[in-house]
Amino acid sequence: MEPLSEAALAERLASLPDWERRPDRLARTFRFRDFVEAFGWMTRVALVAEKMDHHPEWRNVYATVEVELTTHDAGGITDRDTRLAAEMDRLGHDAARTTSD
Ligand code: H2B
Repeated sequence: MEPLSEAALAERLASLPDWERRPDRLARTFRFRDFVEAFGWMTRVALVAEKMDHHPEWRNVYATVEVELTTHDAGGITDRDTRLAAEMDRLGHDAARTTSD
């Protein structure tokens, strides 16, 4: 698996405005109403991630989830990272009071 080219990545990022691009990863902080909303979202994301065989690096503190997406096998950002980011956004919109940084 190869990292996305800069041009392809720029194109994908246009539809992921809440994500921060770092050299080898995408990052976003999700904030929910409370722990149950946060962990419920994480559970839904986990099922999608497992199905995609692509797994997030994330940290949950009460109602906040800090997410980083990178493809270890490729050493950078791939199609899988942008697809998982889009899924996280989509599932986040269904949750109560999600906000981004
Ligand atoms: N997740 C992420 N984020 N990066 C990977 O390189 C990766 C993964 N590799 N999930 C997968 C699993 C790999 O270990 C299995 C064997 O397909």
